Amino acid sequence: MENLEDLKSEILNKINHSAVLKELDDIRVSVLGKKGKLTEMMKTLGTLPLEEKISLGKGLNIIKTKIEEAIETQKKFLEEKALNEKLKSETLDVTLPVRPETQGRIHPVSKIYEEVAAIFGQMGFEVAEGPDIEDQFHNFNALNMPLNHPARQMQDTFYLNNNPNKPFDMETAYVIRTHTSGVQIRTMEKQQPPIRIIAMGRTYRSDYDATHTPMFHQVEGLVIDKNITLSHLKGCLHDFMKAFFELDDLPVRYRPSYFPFTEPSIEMDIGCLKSKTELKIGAGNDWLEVLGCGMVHPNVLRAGGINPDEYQGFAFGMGIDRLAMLKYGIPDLRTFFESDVRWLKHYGFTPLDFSSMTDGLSNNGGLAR
Ligand code: 2NM
Repeated sequence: MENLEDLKSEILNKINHSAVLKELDDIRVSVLGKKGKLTEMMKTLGTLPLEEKISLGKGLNIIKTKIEEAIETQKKFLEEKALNEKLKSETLDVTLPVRPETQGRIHPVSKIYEEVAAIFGQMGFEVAEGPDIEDQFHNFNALNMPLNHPARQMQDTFYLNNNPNKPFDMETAYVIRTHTSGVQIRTMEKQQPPIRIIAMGRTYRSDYDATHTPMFHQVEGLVIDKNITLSHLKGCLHDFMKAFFELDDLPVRYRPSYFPFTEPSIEMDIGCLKSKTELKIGAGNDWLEVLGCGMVHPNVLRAGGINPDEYQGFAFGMGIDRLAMLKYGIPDLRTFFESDVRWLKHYGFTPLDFSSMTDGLSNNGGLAR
């Protein structure tokens, strides 16, 4: 029965060339289904004489088995093909960036804020805040700066005329704060020792050149407890400078100074190497002034409602903009506040460079260049 052979190869050919599972199943139904070709032929066996019945039956059974095997093989092949196509279409490139690079940049001053908060935060300091507009008690009097103190003269301080209907009164006028020290006074008023805070923010003085802008940023710190000494101050600020400049070894020296709110008052220098073209921090025979500090004056403690016979402490203050200039090599302070996007693109940081004491403070490679 040669047409049985033809039928077999025709069906197997169709099976092997089927491209999708649905097509294969249609072939199966058309051959082996209730009304399939092979099924119909099997049905005719009963009407045949015995010998033909045996030989055709045998032939049909062999074809049926072959077809079933071919269908099974092709089914496996098509299932695997479908799975591979699905996997391919769902592939993720895990090496792609989290999101497209952002255009915005973090200002160097904001970056220093984060770094300073991360360092003092790990030392157990809390960040305190206060108003930019201050009364003269919190900005001056409480800080042991009486009315005729030189720093209260008109040329430094911005006074606010709070009542335009009355003549300006120099003694009761509000000021925009000349330092953040008012925040420390407000903290002492609210809270008895132990106190361990830093205050960061905008401060204002009437001054303008390459190293002074009328608005600048300060960080000040205050530690008050029983038996706090100058040694605590020195250790704390040396540790801060080493962490901030990311140097294990940083020479420091302290010089006597004067501030009305501290006694004794000192200034801290860090070691550096100055050349015509470069300033290298941490090595060399030159010194750079970085901060002022001292033991809080008893009059200041008293003004904040703290008994100076029971408690004492240290305080310090430094310029954040100046720290940014030193750490990131920015030559002119005035450019900080000109809002030039080219400057920001050059000196700014990408938003994904976090500052942390364990994962890297400045991610210096993260300078967006
Ligand atoms: C400085 C230098 C020395 C200072 C003092 C205080 C306060 F309010 F606690 F008395 N806050 N900050 C201080 C001391 C600030 O800046 C150069």
